[in-house]
Amino acid sequence: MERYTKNPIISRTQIPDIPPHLVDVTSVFNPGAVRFKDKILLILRVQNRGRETFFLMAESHDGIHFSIAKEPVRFNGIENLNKTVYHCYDARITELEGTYYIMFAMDMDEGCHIGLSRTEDFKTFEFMGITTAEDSRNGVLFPEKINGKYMRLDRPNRVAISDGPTTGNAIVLSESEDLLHWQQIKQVITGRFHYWDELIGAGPPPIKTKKGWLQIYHGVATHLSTIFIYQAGVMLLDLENPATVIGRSHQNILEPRELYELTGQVPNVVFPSGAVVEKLDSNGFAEPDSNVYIYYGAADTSVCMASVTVEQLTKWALNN
Ligand code: BMA
Repeated sequence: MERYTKNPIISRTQIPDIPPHLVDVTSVFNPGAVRFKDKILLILRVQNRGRETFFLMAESHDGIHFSIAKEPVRFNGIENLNKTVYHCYDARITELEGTYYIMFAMDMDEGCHIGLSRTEDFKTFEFMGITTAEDSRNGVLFPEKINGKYMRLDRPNRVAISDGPTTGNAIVLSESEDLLHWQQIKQVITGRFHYWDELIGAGPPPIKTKKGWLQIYHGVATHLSTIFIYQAGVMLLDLENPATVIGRSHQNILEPRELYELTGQVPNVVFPSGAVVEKLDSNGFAEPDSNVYIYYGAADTSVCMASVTVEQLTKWALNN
């Protein structure tokens, strides 16, 4: 993928002070991204020096220069959960039936779960509920129903790293009638132990193409738990039956190389979480020669952008 030459596009110094919580913040990373009217919007993950987490909206006309909101995002109704929510983070935004849905990780006493909010205008957000029974992260919603059902990929946390967190090495496809209750259908891919993607998780929401669903994902090389390197890869899933994998990149397609990816709060991390497709046809298919703008977190410290064409992503996914 081609990095924007002036990466990072958003750094901590661009986050306005919003006392009392957001003053001289520590980091901004792992954004959700979407095209909304004539703008590109991001939902930024911002961390303060108390290691508290906030979502902030950012908007741009060119996808590079963003102005950042002066109020954190509020998910109305989340307070009715009556549970301690430590952190909400890593938003993935999907437009579905004219509404914008945001899936995000929620750290709670009962583990990590995938929350769901929705908005029509990116000004008010309604918290809809928790969508997972099992500890899980990296939930992404497909932009349309398939065979009458809503579809989602997520990454259950079933792998315990010695002296580390519980994480996962399988991306799972689930279906739902109401977006809140989900039935697992199939494990779509698993990590490849000893190689670049030992632990995995879905990246931005799937991109619809005539050849299938393009799904960018992150893969972690664990080096036997000594060092974790977060990279990105891509797979192609069957349009009508996304449980079927048509192809999966053999090598990573983006890896930490630049200083802003190699050093920071968590070194050696590229974490793609947003994608904006330049050209869609009237049925919502991404055009093969269209650019895709990938928004990713670098080293859990800043927000970066890289671009690539649909054709190239497809080629990599099929090069397996
Ligand atoms: C993952 C998630 C991401 C983060 C990455 C690297 O497990 O927590 O939010 O970017 O680790 O720290």
